[in-house]
Amino acid sequence: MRKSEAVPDEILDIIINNRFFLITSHKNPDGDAIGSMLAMAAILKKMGKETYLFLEDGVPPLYRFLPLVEEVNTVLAGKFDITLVLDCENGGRVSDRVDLFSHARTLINIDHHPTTGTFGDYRYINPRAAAVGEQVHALARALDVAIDRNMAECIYVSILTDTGSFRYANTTAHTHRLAAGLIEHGLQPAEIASRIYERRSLNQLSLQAAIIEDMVVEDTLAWSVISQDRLKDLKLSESDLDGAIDIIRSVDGVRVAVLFSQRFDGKIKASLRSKNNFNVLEIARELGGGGHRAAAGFLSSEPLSVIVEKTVQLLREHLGLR
Ligand SMILES: [Mn+2]
Repeated sequence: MRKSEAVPDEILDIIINNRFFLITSHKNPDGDAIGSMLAMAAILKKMGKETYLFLEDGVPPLYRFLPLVEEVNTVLAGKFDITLVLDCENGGRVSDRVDLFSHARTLINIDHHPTTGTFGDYRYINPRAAAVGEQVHALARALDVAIDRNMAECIYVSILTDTGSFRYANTTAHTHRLAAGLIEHGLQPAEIASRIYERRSLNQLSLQAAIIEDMVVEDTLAWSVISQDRLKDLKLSESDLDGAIDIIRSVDGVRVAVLFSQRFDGKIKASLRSKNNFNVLEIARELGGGGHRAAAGFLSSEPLSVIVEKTVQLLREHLGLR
């Protein structure tokens, strides 16, 4: 392990020497945000600490089977010694409503995005970690906390979801070894996979149908669009869009998939996914966003047609399509 990937000693000291922890992650939380937060809470509780968990958007139904999930709050109140921010490239991803920086004197940023910002008084950043859950696992080891079944389940879910079920390029021998060690705590991988991937409603499947219907495939580039009206018609929310882009990415010959979705506030969210080592992070950054090499995105207030045209044109150039 390179030095920069190890848990910084100051962070271990701070955790050991403090008592009240606020643990939080990004809006529209995914399996990594939720799994890593819950595992972190379980670790701190085992050390005799007190924890307050905050997610502005709460926990989507899909993940409500996880241990400690009932402790997640959608309001943020109180003062804490330390704030732990997990899986966020910048503090602004946590909330539109509250000032994240006013609730504790010290903020620690724990993240694996290569583009993570310089926010936080202390940072534990490891872009080689497949999921923040992997970093939380490293924290437990460094803090001498034995992983129990609950922690194992939460960390497993964070890794499972952030690697797209061990399919994405961030999956390594290390990821599998770590997952194997977690399974040895008595987890049932088939049951967890089934809970996460095999509980779609008919409306969620109709969303996939809508994405396919509007999909444009141009050589190695494919994209589709989902409007807020379409989501409303299907009685779905933005969290139902999680993973929906995979259907575009799965088309044979496609290297870059883009899903443009309209959020409740009218803004357009563009999600980009790639195969065969194409760097979509570069594109997302150029358009004001961030993420990972194979999974990135950006938000825009411009009209949908303008954003689609701009993004598609930029991708055509980078893919050498014209
Ligand atoms: Mn993540």
